[in-house]
Amino acid sequence: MKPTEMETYLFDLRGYIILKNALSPEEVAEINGAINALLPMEHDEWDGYVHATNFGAKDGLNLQQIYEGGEPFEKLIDHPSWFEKVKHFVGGEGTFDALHGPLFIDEAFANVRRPGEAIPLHSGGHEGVKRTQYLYKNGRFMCGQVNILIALTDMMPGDGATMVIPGSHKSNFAHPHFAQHDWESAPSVDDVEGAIEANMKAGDALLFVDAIAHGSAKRTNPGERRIIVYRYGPSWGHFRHGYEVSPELLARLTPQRRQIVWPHKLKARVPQVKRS
Ligand SMILES: O=C(O)CCC(=O)C(=O)O
Repeated sequence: MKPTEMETYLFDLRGYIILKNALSPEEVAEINGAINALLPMEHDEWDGYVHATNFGAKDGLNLQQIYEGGEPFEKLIDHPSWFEKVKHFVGGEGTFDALHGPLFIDEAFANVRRPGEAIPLHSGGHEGVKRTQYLYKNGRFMCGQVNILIALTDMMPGDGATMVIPGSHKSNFAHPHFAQHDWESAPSVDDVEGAIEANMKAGDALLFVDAIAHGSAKRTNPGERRIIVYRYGPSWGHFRHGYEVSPELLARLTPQRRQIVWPHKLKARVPQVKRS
């Protein structure tokens, strides 16, 4: 379903919306089961085409290329709870979509975080980064990157919820916090003025433009916090971390999903005409 009038208003105003019950409890259980089957994994270990990594010592484990991990993750590529909304906010109708499709996922990962772990504040409209930019012009959205962040466990106070600074996708100035810290020394976002927790129950999803300043609270509760992030942008983008889609996945995906994970590959399949 396309965004409602209220979702459009809130996305423009705040840079994010929360989609309640985007996944059913059965879908969440199925995905958590599939993650359990992959774990434990260490940094830089592969399981098939899924790659375990972290950005630093304190932000937990990322399972990159998670859509390679089985059917429960494949369904998320064009899940009806968000697909039309993301398409609308990335925009581009009548331009690149006619050539190679409406969207491309440039990063897809699950993240598992434990007590004491968090990700510092990053991004923000002041950076003007083309790839993650927020843009509404001539009556339509043309955002560079719209993320779907799915809560696979509850993200309530103490759980290490994602944090956002509402409206910061349009900010012209860096939050003073940015100037004080580099990535390694930055404390968690908990004490950053203007940042709020995007509290969610397992199955809810946060849809946000990556230009919004965001990070996560430090997990203080025992146990794990689990999320999945699929980053959608225009189909002319390319992989953030240089991964490629496996031939096995390409062979088993539906045409629509195949086009979203590797629009460029479709072009390569067009038969070449020999020059005379
Ligand atoms: O881990 C989180 O809650 C935030 C994720 C994040 O920073 C991102 O998707 O860019």
